[in-house]
Amino acid sequence: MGLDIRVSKLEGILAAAKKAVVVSHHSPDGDAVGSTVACGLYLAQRGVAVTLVLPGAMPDNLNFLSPAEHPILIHENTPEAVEAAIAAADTIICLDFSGLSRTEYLEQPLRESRAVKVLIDHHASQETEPFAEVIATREVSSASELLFWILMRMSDVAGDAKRLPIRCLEALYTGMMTDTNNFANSVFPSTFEMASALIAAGVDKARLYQQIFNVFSESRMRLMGYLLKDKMTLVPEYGAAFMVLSEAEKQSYDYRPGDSEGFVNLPLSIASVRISALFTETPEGYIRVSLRSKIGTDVNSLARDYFNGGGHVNAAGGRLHIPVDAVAAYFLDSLKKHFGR
Ligand SMILES: [Mn+2]
Repeated sequence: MGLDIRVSKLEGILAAAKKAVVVSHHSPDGDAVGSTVACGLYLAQRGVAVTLVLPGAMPDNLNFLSPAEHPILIHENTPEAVEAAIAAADTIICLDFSGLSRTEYLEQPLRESRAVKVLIDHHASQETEPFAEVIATREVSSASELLFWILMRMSDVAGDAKRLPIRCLEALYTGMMTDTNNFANSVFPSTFEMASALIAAGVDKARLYQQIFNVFSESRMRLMGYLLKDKMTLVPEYGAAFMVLSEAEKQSYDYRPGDSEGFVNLPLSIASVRISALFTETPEGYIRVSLRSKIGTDVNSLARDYFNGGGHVNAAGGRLHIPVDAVAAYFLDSLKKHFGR
């Protein structure tokens, strides 16, 4: 394993921790939930009183990860309980985001907290000022993978995954599996090493796959069909495809958080498409932007320059504060400016 990860400072921070909060980003995906749960269960095993927190609702298919003994608190649902836990914490572990703004309404309570804060992330560049320690690299598949390699280096684990609770291992596997789209993107040699170690330690990968990928509603499948048949627009000059999903359309398909997860990848299976974009109107009124690309095309800079976001070369996101019916023209304009034609 060639990853350059140093945990001595983190060991010291955790040795002093008594009350911890573990938190990830808004619109949590499998990596956010997986890394949060795994980190929480590890801290609980160390005897730390831990509270698991997410800023907003998580996809139904990940609910099974929420530990009965440490249920994930959703700030949107129980703001008082979450803010009380943050105020009482001496240690806060932040996972799978590059800056506190990704926690939306939790940003302020997190900034105001005097707890020792640690950031564990795999995105491009991290905010550093609020954190006593930042452990970050882009040379891993996911925050869950990075957390796995950190835990393996902790002295109480000492490289033996079996010393971690099985639910922790399952959560780590889930985060890695979902962030790589089941080993399709951003997979490194270390990712397979991690998968191998987790399976050897008892993770049932087939059961997890079923539990995560084969549990959606009929209406979600119909929404996918509708988007592909009636909403996908190809822009041949730029090898681009895009889909715009409005709030009204979401409601007519009984949309649940996470239902459109993965839809943005689908147009990339067309030979001529090298960039895919999904624009989703949110109840808050802004447009959530998801961008994906094939190898050789960078959507990270596109997300950064035109969509108030960023991420990775082949997978990035952002947001737009424009009306949903202005999105198509804005996207076409951004392609023209960015790819210059
Ligand atoms: Mn991630």
